Amino acid sequence: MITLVGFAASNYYCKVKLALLEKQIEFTEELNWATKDEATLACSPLGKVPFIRTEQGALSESQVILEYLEDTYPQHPLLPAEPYAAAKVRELSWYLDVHLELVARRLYGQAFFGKTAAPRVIEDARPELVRNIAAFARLAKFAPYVAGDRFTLADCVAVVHLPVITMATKRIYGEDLLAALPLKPYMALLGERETVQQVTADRKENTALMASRARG
Ligand SMILES: N[C@@H](CCC(=O)N[C@@H](CS)C(=O)NCC(=O)O)C(=O)O
Repeated sequence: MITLVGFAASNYYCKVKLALLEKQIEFTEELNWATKDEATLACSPLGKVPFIRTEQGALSESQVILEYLEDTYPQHPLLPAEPYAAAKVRELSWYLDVHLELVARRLYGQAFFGKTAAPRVIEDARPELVRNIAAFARLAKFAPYVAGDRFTLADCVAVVHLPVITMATKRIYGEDLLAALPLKPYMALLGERETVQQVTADRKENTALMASRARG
């Protein structure tokens, strides 16, 4: 059986958990706050979460994990069978992870964790985000799902990252840099799914736990 390791407040953890739930794969969860102990590094060499344990060994990197799940468990596919359509879903996932979330992540310390970022970091991230969000908007369909008329792996990515990016940019720039995207109807539609509801509830609970740990 698959074990999903990490903490449920993490958007990357939620992305994998949502795919597991959507594909109806049996799994258990193991809490790990991205610690850098030897046992964790043996499974996830950068000490990042999520990672999974499989019968063959551990696997890190959320997108790699999603691809592995797709290849290993063909039920409830999250990628279209046609190669170009599947590549377009992967392209959207890449833009979300690399061009949107990773850039917005530079803001998270200040936006969510009471840290202060260097003004230059905040300043430089903004034009990059504006440009990358415009690029993502050219690809994203929201018709009604992010890649078109069916729920795909790209929705597992979009539904966890986009709200965090909205929150971070509102807090840091006083403006939602995703405002031009139709996120309200999209999040409402995705919010109807039991899988999304479960991930969101677990995420909230774990975020509260994380906050109480931080307070000591
Ligand atoms: N590229 C990684 C990113 C995972 C990631 O950044 N996870 C965060 C939690 S949301 C983490 O482990 N942070 C701790 C660290 O970077 O040491 C993936 O897709 O799995």
